[in-house]
Amino acid sequence: MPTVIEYVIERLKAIGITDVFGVPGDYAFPLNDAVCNDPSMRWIGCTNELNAAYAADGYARVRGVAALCTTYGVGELSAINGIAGAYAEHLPIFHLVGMPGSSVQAARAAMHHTLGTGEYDLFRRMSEPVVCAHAVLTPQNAVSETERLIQAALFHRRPVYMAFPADEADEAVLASAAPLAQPASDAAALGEATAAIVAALDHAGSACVLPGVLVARCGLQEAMQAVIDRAGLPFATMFMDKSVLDESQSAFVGMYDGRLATEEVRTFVEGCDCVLAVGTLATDFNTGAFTARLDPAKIIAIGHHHVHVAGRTFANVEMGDMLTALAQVVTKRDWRSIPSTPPEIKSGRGNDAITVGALYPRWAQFLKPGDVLIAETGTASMGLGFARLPKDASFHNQTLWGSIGWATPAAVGAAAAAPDRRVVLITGEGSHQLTAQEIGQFGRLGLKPVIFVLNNNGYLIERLLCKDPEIAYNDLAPWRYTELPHAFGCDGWFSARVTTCAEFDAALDAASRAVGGVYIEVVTDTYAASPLAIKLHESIKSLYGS
Ligand SMILES: Cc1ncc(C[n+]2csc(CCOP(=O)(O)OP(=O)(O)O)c2C)c(N)n1
Ligand SMILES: [Mg+2]
Repeated sequence: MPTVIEYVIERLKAIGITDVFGVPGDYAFPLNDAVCNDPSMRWIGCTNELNAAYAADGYARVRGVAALCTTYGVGELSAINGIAGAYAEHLPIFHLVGMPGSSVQAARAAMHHTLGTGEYDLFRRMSEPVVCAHAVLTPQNAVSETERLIQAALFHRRPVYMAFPADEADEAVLASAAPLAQPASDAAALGEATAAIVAALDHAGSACVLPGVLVARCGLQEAMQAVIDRAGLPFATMFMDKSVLDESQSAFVGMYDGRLATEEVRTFVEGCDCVLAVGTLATDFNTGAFTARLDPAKIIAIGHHHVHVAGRTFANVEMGDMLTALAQVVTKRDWRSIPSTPPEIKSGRGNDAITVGALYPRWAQFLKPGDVLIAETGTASMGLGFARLPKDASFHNQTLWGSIGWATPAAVGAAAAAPDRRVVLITGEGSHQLTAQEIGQFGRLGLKPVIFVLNNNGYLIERLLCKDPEIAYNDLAPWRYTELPHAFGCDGWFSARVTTCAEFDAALDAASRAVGGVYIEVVTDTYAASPLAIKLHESIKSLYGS
């Protein structure tokens, strides 16, 4: 019989996890040892637990699932921000926590990493609101609880918390494995919902699709694409949903973001008789600060586990089943569409400064098919929102949770999950300062990302938002960014600081030819903000009521 932790690791491998991010600790040694001693599992030791959680988040965006391992109290609490982000953004992360042994707990001993009060369920309770399920694993319950937690994580696409008393983690499990049941749709509800959607589309003069982030989280891109191909429907995406489907296809009309979208896309989407929203979330940044004006009567909403159409809600209908059914029966039509917005023309050359018009088109042109783009919260990701991505390139941004510092470790996680794809990290320098030390992992793991650090002399997005843009809290320590890869052990990297268009062009050229990692600091004016960032922040400000 495997031990408790061996059993859990086997099950995690079976669902596609081959790496565990974390920081070791004495209570977690049985877990750390088991990961390192398993030849088909890799331990990726991070510089701190928050970064490890962000790295697991980036890994889950690419692989669908991820694992994080921390020690009791001090470790797990540092990871909570990252776990909460994964909860908000629908990423299943298995958070394994090593805890003091059961006899120590029973004696209520004042052990290190506790508050000294003898309470051993406090930290699990702190995690509870940011996970969809939790368990303390013992030899007796390990099999059933592991299956329950896997089911919960996959059903909700959200993190779960698994604690292991140190003495029991290495004991043999006391039951054998049970097969994992797939959630099933209610066949009658699925049939009725299919008929209702087909009827609604057949009666519509115009229609479009808004494929959402949950389509990607559930790995249903192909099923979604099949509906679009079969129906001939055009689609737009909202900010959090960017790149869920290939943006290089003619069915893509552009980004829809309420009044912050281009006027053509906004009037097209809002003017449709029917809008098929599949796995979308109506958040502030997704709806252009709630300026989206979609008549609820026109929306057909296919959710993760339910469907809403023509005033009726069909429960127990799985998104995957719904898309598969639709792709078989939806009527093909020559739907009205609009041409997608032409790409921005890049401006500036020679000694010209790197303005907004020079910056974003250059980044968009630099991207190539299949790239994984990790874009940090801040003005840079907003500038990239309108870029039309090449075939099979994916865009990742922590749009709802928005914790700065996420992107640098998330890029490590994404690169570890997809070593054959080029990972491009674009981050503001303020955000980068929170977690920059994690770039050392790229060097250690032999990964070769392209990193752009946008240096605009502080927290620009906050300058746009606060009362006095020049106020001291938006300033930063002036780091020598280009020395960081070397300092963090990334050997053989191309590193450059660019302040003019000619320098930028030369660096981009070198980056596309580089054999090692690339790190480019792009220096712009303090107020060089993309138009979307400016518009969005004007709208967000009005939400604050200031
Ligand atoms: C963990 C966390 N702390 C604080 C914030 C508030 N915040 C949002 S954006 C931002 C500044 C980002 O600056 P930078 O990365 O330099 O990007 P810029 O807007 O300058 O392009 C801050 C402090 C946050 N979102 N997350
Ligand atoms: Mg900045």
